[in-house]
Amino acid sequence: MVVIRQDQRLGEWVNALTEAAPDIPVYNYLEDHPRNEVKMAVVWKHPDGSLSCYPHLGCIASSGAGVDFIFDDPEFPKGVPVSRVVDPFLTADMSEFVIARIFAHIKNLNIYSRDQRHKSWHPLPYRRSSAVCVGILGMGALGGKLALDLLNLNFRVVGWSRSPKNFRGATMYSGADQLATCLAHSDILVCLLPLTRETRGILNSKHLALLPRGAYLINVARGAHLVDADLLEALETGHLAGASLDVFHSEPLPADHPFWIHEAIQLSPHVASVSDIASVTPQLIENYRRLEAGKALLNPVSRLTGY
Ligand code: NDP
Ligand code: OXD
Repeated sequence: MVVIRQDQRLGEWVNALTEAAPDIPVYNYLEDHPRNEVKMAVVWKHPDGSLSCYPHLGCIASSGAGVDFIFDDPEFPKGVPVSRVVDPFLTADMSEFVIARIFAHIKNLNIYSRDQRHKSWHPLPYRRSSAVCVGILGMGALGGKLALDLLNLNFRVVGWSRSPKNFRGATMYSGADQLATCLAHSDILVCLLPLTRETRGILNSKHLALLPRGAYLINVARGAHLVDADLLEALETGHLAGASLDVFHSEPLPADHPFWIHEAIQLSPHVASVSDIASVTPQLIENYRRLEAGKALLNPVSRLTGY
């Protein structure tokens, strides 16, 4: 197994996998290793082309939920199966993060933080959860858990997925022709879609215009879902009240990007939910063993749909 990632956590992942399965050789891609023997690559934003030098690769495993960065690599070996992470901490952490953003918005906490800097005492009416409808684009592992938690907090929930779905307590929409209705009900819109050919740029002026006036946008999926200029325009005209953004076209967000200093935008550095190494390691090891045994992988990704 080889671990390929360009951040500070490379060693941590190698150590965790080694400790969890001492019988499996786990290599750091930056160190000398027998490329011919590698069967599985555990990756996160690997350098483009770095997967093509393993002739016997049987699985490319994203160490996160998203896989868009794998398909974006022009040299990614097309025939190799791809897997991703589905993990209870990842889903719960995402839900907690989004709920924190939702309450900060409906209780005016973002505005009061700003007011405090100006010593401005300016009480505002707040909203209760039962008065707010949250729209969730993407009702998969993360969106589904968020919907459940929001319903338990008395929010109304509408959800949108690719295939038709029932979700107890939420009103569900599916497919391109039902997106407009879902948007029209969303006082707060949360994007939890995978980034695919179909979803790139989906948060654009046409769709933002379908939200109720004064809506709030939360994008915790991928930066490329959003057309940045369209969001700025929707905020400028007052159609949107604000936005919380965790993901960006280019990360880190460039210092001269207008989002940094926009009063109605709350930013975070792609931290809404981060894979917990100890929790995720067992499913990666399990997939290695399944690969060796010729069994079906856990959490497979469809090349056809891109997620
Ligand atoms: P899933 O694959 O479990 O769910 C994806 C959902 O999106 C499904 O409901 C799917 O519909 C729906 N969907 C996909 N394509 C379309 C489409 N064209 N039209 C309508 N609905 C569509 O993904 P996860 O919930 O695990 O993760 C979602 C994304 O969250 C990840 O891909 C990643 O980009 C992002 N993420 C961000 C993190 C952060 O820290 N900011 C952390 C983790 C993930 P259907 O149910 O019909 O298949
Ligand atoms: C993920 C992410 O996809 O961290 O897991 O964005």
